[in-house]
Amino acid sequence: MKKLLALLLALCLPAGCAPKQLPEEELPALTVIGVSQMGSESGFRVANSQSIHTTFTEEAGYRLLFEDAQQKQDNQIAAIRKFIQQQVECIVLMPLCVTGWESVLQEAKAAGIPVILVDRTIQVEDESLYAAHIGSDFQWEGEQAVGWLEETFRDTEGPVNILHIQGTLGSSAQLGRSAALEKAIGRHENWSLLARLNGDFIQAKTYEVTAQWLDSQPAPPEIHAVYCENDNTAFGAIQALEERGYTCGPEGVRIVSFDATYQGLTYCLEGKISLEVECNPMMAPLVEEVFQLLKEGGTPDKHYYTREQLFTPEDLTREFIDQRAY
Ligand code: GYE
Repeated sequence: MKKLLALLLALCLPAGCAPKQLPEEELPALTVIGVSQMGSESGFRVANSQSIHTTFTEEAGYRLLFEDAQQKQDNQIAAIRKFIQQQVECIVLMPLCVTGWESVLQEAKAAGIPVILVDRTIQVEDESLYAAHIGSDFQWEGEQAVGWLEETFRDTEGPVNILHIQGTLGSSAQLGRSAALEKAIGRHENWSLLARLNGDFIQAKTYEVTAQWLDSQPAPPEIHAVYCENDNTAFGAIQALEERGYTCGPEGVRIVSFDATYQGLTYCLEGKISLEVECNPMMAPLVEEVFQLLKEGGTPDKHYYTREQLFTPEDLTREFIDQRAY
């Protein structure tokens, strides 16, 4: 029996096909990177994590330690402490919210480990607590959305009723996008805020809070626009609205959204979403560049902003959406 097995193995694995194994001491040393991702709340986030996994591979010379914090800052802080103990060469942090990072970042600094912030940013007095931030300018994104609303409702003399669905409260993405809308509401006498709901960037939660709010109104409110702070909140809001007889699109409620994910752009092509403000999650190649620069002793810029664009249904085709990476 043993002989038969050996023969079979020999037949299946001729010498040339056997996987080559270098002796341990000849393996190139891998650079250990610790990534604290905040969670997987949205399509954007899933694409962002994928970008990290496909960039920091063993083939490229990295050992990736990846921790998903499940939307809890405490978990992110614990992950950073673990990375410090493991003496990683660099910490990449997608910070859930803007405050509460000082102590743990001081610990990283004391250990001589550079921290690169990705996507969202933080508020700290001592900017030397992080080496660089790579992400989007959320206030700019908000202003693009508001500019489109101003253009769309320029000739409307009656009220423009807006429902505002916010992302995770206290995150830089929420703060920037909300600030742009709040300023615009202050500028336009006929713009009125119907309600501000917390969707947490999550589809199911947004569906719930929107449905609850709609059902608690004495009569179905007239809604001209819904300002959704990401695609998943847009999907949740659209579902709640459509179930209650609203139409989303140029003849009905104008949905404004951020991210421009595959599904978001598909809704935009169909007309359900009137405006998509892109927010690019594929940031890992730039993270790698900044890390390499740090490794060579260089000083990176403090902020790198990704280039983004706006989409309305007329700008889109199926082919265009299909060839995008997220
Ligand atoms: O828009 C949303 C997400 O921080 C830019 O977080 C990011 C936002 C993004 O979960 O979908």
